[in-house]
Amino acid sequence: MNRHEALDPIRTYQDAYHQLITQKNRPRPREGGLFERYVHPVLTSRHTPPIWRYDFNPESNPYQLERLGINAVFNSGAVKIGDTFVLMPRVEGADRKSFFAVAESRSGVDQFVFRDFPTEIPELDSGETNLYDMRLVEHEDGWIYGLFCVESKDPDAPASDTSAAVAKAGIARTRDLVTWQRLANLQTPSPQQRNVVLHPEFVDGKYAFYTRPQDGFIETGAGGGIGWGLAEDIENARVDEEILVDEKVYHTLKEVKNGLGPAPLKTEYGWLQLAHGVRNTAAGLRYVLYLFLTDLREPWKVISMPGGYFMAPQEEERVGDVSNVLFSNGWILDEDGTVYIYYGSSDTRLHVATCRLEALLDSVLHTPADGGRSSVCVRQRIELIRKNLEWLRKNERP
Ligand code: M1P
Repeated sequence: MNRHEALDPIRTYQDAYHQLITQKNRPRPREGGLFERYVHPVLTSRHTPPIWRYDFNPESNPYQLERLGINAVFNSGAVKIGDTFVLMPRVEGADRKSFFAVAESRSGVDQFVFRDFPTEIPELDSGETNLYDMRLVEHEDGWIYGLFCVESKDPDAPASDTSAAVAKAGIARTRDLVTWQRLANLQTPSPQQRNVVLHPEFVDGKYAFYTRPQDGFIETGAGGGIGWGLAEDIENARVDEEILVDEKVYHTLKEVKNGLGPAPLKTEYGWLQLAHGVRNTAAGLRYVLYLFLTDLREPWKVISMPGGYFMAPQEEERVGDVSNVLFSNGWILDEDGTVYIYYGSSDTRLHVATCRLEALLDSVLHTPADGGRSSVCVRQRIELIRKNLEWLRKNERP
């Protein structure tokens, strides 16, 4: 095999990579008027640069084999810096370890390109096995914060249990998305935390956190729901009292658990919140996205909670490493009122949906609340049908 042939497989991969990162995206036909899905995912494992995976030197890689595989790219933090849409997804290696990396695009819907090097978040200790699900928050104190899950092996698990883990909320901050200063993990009364989000503004002069108290690594147990608490200091953040903002409820989309997505968007009607709700089915857990609104002055108080989901997995989104999952931890409100929602599907790939802020607000303010039981829900629907028939009678052309 000559030197040129030896390089061919890597070149083939490089060509496919360049095609992918220059590919234009386009919206799919709208289904309900609220948001647009797009034809292509914005990031997948194939969007990761070949230099991350292959050893290009034919002397040390004579068979042109992939040395460090990438399994998936999904759940992403998001922020807009100047004219650039910046994503920081969960990149999962073939070895199952997740890490973060910055990908940038000018359009927000396509041509995201990873920087040459993934992000290094300083470790607090070598027990930190896995980091994932970054929430990027531009706080009014001037820093960009990264809130993420830190997973470690459960030190109290019996030797026979090699799966038991402990989840904590990691905090780091940066000014340039290159150099990160690691702060102490958030301390709360709950033994485990995941899906922790920093509120972008001070509340009563304190840092405010949305939390997700949980008893176990997967099961939230008695503490289930989206919580809220204040901390005096961000460098050693400690929430002494956690209250529930949005608890899990029997026979709803958040029957098993829920968790906040990205940091909320400030609007004239209140803080617009995006979260995921999880229920159990015979086929396993199902994760959907839902919206709600909280009070501007008291962001822990829900002022509108529409019934039902905002987005649920469909078509290819339904299948992946953990099927039937939509999960979002990043969105961007652009100056023109467009909201870019970045959502992972089935722990495998990352998509974008776009919508107008005013449409999201209309939806969150005017979608009826969950009726709680079949008889109320059917009456809600009968009421809608009656109104529609009445409207059609009055407005039908003779
Ligand atoms: O596998 C589905 C999701 O599970 C976790 O989320 P939660 O704590 O709400 O169950 C996270 O690991 C998330 O990354 C993942 O998408």
